Amino acid sequence: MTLLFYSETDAPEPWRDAFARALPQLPFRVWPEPGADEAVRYALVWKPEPGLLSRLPNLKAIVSLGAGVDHILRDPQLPQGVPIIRLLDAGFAQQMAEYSAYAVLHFQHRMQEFLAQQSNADWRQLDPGLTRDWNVGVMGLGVIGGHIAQRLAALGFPVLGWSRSARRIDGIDSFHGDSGLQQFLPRARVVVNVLPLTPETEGILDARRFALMPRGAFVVNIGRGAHLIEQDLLDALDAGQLGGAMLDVFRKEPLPSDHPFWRHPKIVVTPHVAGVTIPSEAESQVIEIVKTLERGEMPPGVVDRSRGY
Ligand code: OXD
Repeated sequence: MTLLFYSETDAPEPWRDAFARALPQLPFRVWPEPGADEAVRYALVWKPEPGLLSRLPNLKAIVSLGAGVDHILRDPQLPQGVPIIRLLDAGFAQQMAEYSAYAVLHFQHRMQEFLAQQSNADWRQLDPGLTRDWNVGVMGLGVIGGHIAQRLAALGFPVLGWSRSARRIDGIDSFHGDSGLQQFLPRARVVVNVLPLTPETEGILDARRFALMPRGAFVVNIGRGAHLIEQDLLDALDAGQLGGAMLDVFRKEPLPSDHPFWRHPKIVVTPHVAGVTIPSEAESQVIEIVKTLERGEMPPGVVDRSRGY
């Protein structure tokens, strides 16, 4: 019985140490170390190579190293019937709430313009406006989106939320479904997207939706790159319909060096860091998942494949 670890971006050592402490009887194999595929019971993965999981005939569960599972579900050979488990909140909610607050304050406080002014030694005062006039709309109201919404509200921003199905969060004006989106977008001066990526949400940040937002509104994308139609964003920024964007996730990561987002004056690019998996924060949850599975029970966080999260 073995656990197979696969990630091209997460260092395996802290995970190896954590498993050695908590479950010393469970061999820990880091891909691409050689080993018997028949022995693998658990796969702990981030963006696994397509086809890899289908080569493990005795796999009992696939555990995502992050909150999202689109990186697993995109595998056309994904074994059917093997549960997929995602991390619920291993410190992501706080990190992403901080990133979102930073992004909203960056736009409200005109930081992009001040940075441009500084490069020309240009001393010009610009008005941030009143916080109560900066409605922020959070798209996606799961554990992470709900926390983001509440933290922004605690800063004094009027916060609206949108989700596919109805959700209620204290102090947040919530909307849902297609008709709710039509009411939500015109009220949101900044939209923070934290939706899961599913066939229904792919491309949701497009020209049609940008046109519904107030002129000069801002977009913060910390969901997935494929939520955004990139050319529509560039067009909306260039036409002044949008005032700026802070983007942490991209269709292709790392973002290619010749991509127009890198040099666009109204775009801030960050390299998928809004919510990262920190082993010391996440290891107890992952170990509990494996222990629960070993007892023959299902842990929290099992993905509904038909829903996509
Ligand atoms: C995640 C991510 O899904 O880091 O956790 O994007």
